[in-house]
Amino acid sequence: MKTVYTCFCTDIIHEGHLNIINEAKKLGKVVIGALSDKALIRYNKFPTLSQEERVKLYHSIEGVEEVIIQNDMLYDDVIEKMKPDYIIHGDNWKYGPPSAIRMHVMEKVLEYGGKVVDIPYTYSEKITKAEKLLREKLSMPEYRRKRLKQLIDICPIVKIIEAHSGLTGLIAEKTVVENNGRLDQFDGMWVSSLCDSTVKGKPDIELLDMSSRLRTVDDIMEVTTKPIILDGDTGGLTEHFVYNIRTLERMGVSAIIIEDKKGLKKNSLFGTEVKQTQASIKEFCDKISAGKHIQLTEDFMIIARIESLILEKGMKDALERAFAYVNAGADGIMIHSRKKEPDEILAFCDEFRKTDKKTPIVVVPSSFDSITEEELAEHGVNIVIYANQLTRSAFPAMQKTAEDILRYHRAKEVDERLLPIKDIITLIDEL
Ligand code: SPV
Ligand code: MG
Repeated sequence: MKTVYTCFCTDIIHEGHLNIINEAKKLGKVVIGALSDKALIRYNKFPTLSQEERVKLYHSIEGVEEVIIQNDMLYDDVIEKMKPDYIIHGDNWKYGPPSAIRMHVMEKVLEYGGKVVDIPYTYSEKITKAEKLLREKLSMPEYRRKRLKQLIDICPIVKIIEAHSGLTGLIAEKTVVENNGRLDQFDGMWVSSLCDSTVKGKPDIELLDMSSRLRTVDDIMEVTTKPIILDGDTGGLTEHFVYNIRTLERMGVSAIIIEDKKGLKKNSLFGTEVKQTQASIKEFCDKISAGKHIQLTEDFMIIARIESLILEKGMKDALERAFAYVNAGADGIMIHSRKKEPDEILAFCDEFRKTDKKTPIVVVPSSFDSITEEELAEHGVNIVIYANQLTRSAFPAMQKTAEDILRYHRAKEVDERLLPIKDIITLIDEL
């Protein structure tokens, strides 16, 4: 009897899956792999059923003889252990980023004489609707909010990119690249005070009020499912901060990062070129505790951002603050620097990790941009935020286009570098 293996990463069974099982039965004994929570989360397919519930669901399908857990997105663990005679899949994996997985599987099964069987993917309105509904469920607050903590638990480093609109949210949500057989993508979005202010033509001085910031968050939430970290500036008055925590939790935001400055806040990348005042340890700890006290779920994170290195107060001050903020209840620490080299950031992380092995560390490598995610992870960093690169890449492109149209008195000369009209009118799907 031949073994036929197929991997499912779904929370609902529809006619497409049943069709795969029927085709598989014709070839031999059917074994289903339930992709593990860890692999699903890494692949941006957040489960709405637990791993055990999925195994039970797959078991209940007629014709399925065995269900196992598949831990590796690339099938390596299953292929090694089971050497299935056939691996069967819908032929939709021949196209786009998943084709990298198919290629990898083909090479592996060839080594022992196995075979990949692609069967025509079942397209139907009912299936499309069911899959869309499942995806949309993930944008609901109760799923989205907890995703950041889940990611921190399972990823070597969580990658976050700035978004300031529905469109940039979609870029963060959907961009996938193939990298050595792996599919790389961003894990979530940062709603930066700098970029949120800049796209509205305002300086980054806590001028945008909370309603405006929340409008941006909501625009992004409308079209995405990935977790959101809000740049909360100083957090404002503690009396106001606690109300905002409740609002953010209710909306499904996963974390707020607040910085230990007070008075008129300016962007940290000015460093000591402008007057900026750091709050006392006690003042900032009180704000953190008030926020932690008011929050209602286990999922939401309040991350404390330390400005000591930015304000040249020294490493000792930065570390003293870090431990005090964690003691006050902070769920994570963000350490910032505007040095070109990452040395002071790495020194901080190494020293902090000697005492605290688990509080998540967040960094924003805007100035020290030569360091890789892998190197940061080696020093105990859990979250890397690419805080402004989308805005900084869009602005020069738009400015150059405006200048060239003025220069040539027509748009023909800029056309070559623009998104084709056909593509812009179909870029956003209709419901
Ligand atoms: C932001 O993106 O607004 C930040 C990070 O706060 S930084 O601009 O580096 O201060
Ligand atoms: Mg900011």
